[in-house]
Amino acid sequence: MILYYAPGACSLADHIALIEAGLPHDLVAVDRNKRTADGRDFLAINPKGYTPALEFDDGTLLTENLAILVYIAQQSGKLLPADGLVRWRALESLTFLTTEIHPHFKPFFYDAPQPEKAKARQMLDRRFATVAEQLGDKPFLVDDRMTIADPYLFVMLSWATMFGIGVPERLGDYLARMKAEPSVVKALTAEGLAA
Ligand SMILES: N[C@@H](CCC(=O)N[C@@H](CS)C(=O)NCC(=O)O)C(=O)O
Repeated sequence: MILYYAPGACSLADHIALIEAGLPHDLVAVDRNKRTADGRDFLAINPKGYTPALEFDDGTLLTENLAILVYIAQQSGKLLPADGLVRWRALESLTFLTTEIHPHFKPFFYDAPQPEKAKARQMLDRRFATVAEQLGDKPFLVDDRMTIADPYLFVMLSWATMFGIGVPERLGDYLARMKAEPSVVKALTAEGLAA
């Protein structure tokens, strides 16, 4: 299996999940010009042009974070219970993060005009408050064990730090705890992002 990734991008969530799940994988970095580290045209591999993309051993390509993270969980039997409320809450949370939080970071990545950034910041403030409420005093977002929602939340909070977007204290503590998880340390090191 190959994970196409960009350092620190949302593909970092899949990278952490692959390590946490114990699934063997290779990594291929993709740069801003859509070239892979081994010199290929990424658009020829994934016409959508974005990471993450997961290539199976038979060459089949799977895209979209939500699908890839569920695939990793399904293959490993980890990070997502087969049934029960924790499963549905994890999927609910991951959907919220991918569709209601991730898109509001775009103005910061593309250095949009200030009013656009201010609007996005407002949305992010409200949505991170919702996430903080959901987290409560639990060690992980949904349960007392890591689910596929956690690596993704970790990436969203790392971006918040990077762009100076304040988050509730509870989420700051969560970010610090996640940073110390062995799978997170390993993924950050492999992506050249370890402090
Ligand atoms: N809908 C996709 C979005 C993925 C996405 O936005 N990837 C970003 C990195 S976080 C990317 O590759 N952006 C570069 C581009 O769109 O050209 C998913 O959920 O996987």
